[in-house]
Amino acid sequence: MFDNLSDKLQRVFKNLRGEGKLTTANMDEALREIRVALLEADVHFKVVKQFIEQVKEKAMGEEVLTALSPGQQVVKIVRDELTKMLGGHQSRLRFANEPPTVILIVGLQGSGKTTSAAKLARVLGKEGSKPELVSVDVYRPAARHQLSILAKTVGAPIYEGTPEETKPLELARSARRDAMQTGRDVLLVDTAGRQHIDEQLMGELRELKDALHPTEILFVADAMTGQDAVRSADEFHKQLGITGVILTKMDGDARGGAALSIRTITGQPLKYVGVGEKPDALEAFYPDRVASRILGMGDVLSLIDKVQETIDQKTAEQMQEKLLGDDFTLEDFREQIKQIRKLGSLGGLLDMMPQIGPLKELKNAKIDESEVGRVVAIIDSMTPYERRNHMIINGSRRRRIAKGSGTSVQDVNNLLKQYGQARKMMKSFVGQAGLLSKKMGKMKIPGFGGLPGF
Ligand SMILES: Nc1nc2c(ncn2[C@@H]2O[C@H](COP(=O)(O)OP(=O)(O)O)[C@@H](O)[C@H]2O)c(=O)[nH]1
Ligand SMILES: [Mg+2]
Repeated sequence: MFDNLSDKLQRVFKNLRGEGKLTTANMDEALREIRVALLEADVHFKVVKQFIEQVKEKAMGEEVLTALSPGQQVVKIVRDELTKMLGGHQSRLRFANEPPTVILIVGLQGSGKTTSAAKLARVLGKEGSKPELVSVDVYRPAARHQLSILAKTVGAPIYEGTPEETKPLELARSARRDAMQTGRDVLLVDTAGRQHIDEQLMGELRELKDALHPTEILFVADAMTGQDAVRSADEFHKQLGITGVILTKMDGDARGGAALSIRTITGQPLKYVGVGEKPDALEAFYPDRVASRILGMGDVLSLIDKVQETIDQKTAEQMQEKLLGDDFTLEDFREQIKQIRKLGSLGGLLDMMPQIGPLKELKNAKIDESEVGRVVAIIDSMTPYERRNHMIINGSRRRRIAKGSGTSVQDVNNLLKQYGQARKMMKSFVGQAGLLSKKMGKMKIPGFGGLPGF
C-alpha cells in the first residue's frame, strides 16, 4: 500500500534535509516533486492542487522559516495535510438510538460488497454487537448463497427469507423484523450491484433507503480501480446519499489514489479498508496512522492493535511483567515464539514499523516454520531448571540438548544467542509499546518516533 508514494516523498524530505535553510527556491522544488509523486499515485488532480496550496501556504509561514530545522517543520506540515486529506480523524460507525441499526451496503458489482458485509459482521461481533446479515440480491441466487456461507464462517446469523419473499424490499423488511424479534442490534443489508450505475439499481436502493431509514449507507469500492472508484462513489453520493466508504482490495493497490482522493471529492469519510480475501481482512481506517505510515514514520499503533488482537491478552501481560522484572526465561521465549508464529509473516508487521535502516531490508522476510519447530524442540529438550537458568547451560549440557532434540551443538548455540538478543530487544520494544498501550488505551503516544532522520 502506498509504496511508491512513500518512497518518493521520503526522498524529497531527504533532499530538503540536506539544505541548510528553506528558501523559496528549494521549497518550490520540493513542492514540485511532491506534486508529481501524488499525481503518479493517481490522486485526483483537484485534490493534489488543494494539497500543494495548503502545504505551500503553511510552509512559507513565519515560524517555519525562522525555525531551527525548517526541513522537519515541512515534514510535519505534510503529515498534517495528508492526515486532513485522508479525513482527519477516524470516522466510526454510527448506531441507531432504537435497535436494530440498519447498515445498507451498496456499490458496483464485484467491488466486494458481500465479502465486506461478512467482514463487518465479524468486526461488529468482536466489538460486542450482535449483527445479523441479509442479502437482497434477488437476481443472483449464487450471491445470496455466497453470503450464507460467509455468515457461517464469521458466526453471524443470516435471514434467509421465505420463497414468497422475492422482492428486495420484502426481504429487507422481514429481516429487520426478524432482527428485532431475535434481539440482534445491527442489520447488515447486502444489496445487488450492477456493472454500471443505472436507474433501476438506484431506484431499488432509494426504495430500500426510504423504507429502512438506514443509519449508515456504506459505499463499497475497489481500490484497484483508482479514479473510477472515486467517480462512482461521487455519483452514488449525489444520487443516493452515502454516509461512508469501504475501500476493498487495498492489498493489491500499490498506488493509493482512490484512498487519497475519495474523502475530498465526495466529502464522505473512508471508514474501513479491505486488505485481503479472508474474513478477518478488514481494518478500521485511521487517517493519522496512514499518513504517518506513508511518510515512513511507521504505524506503531496499528501494530499494537494487531499484536493485541492476535496474542492472547493474558499471556501478553504476563510476558510484559516478566520482561520488566527481568525474569524472561527460555520457557517464556518458547511461548513467545509460538505466539509470534500466530501473527503470520513478518512482512505485514514490518510494514507498520518505522522504516529505520536495516528494518526495511527485513520487509520480505518470512517466519521460517522449520526454524520455529527446531527452536521449540531444543527448548523442549532442556530440563526445567535449565530453562529457568540459561547461564548454567555449559558445553556438556549443550551436547546433551542437541542430541535430545536431534539438532547440532551449533543450533543450540544459535538459539541461546537469539534468546539473549530477544531479551534485549523485547525489553526495549514490545515492553515499552505494550505497556504504553495498556496504560494509555487508545491515546496517542506523545511525540512518538519523532520525524525520520531528523
Ligand atoms: N484481495 C482482496 N480481494 C477482495 C477484497 N474484498 C473482496 N475481494 C474479492 O473480490 C471479489 C468480489 O467480491 P464480492 O464480495 O463477491 O463482491 P460484490 O459483487 O460486490 O458482492 C471476491 O473474489 C472477493 O474475494 C479485499 O479486500 N482484498
Ligand atoms: Mg455480492
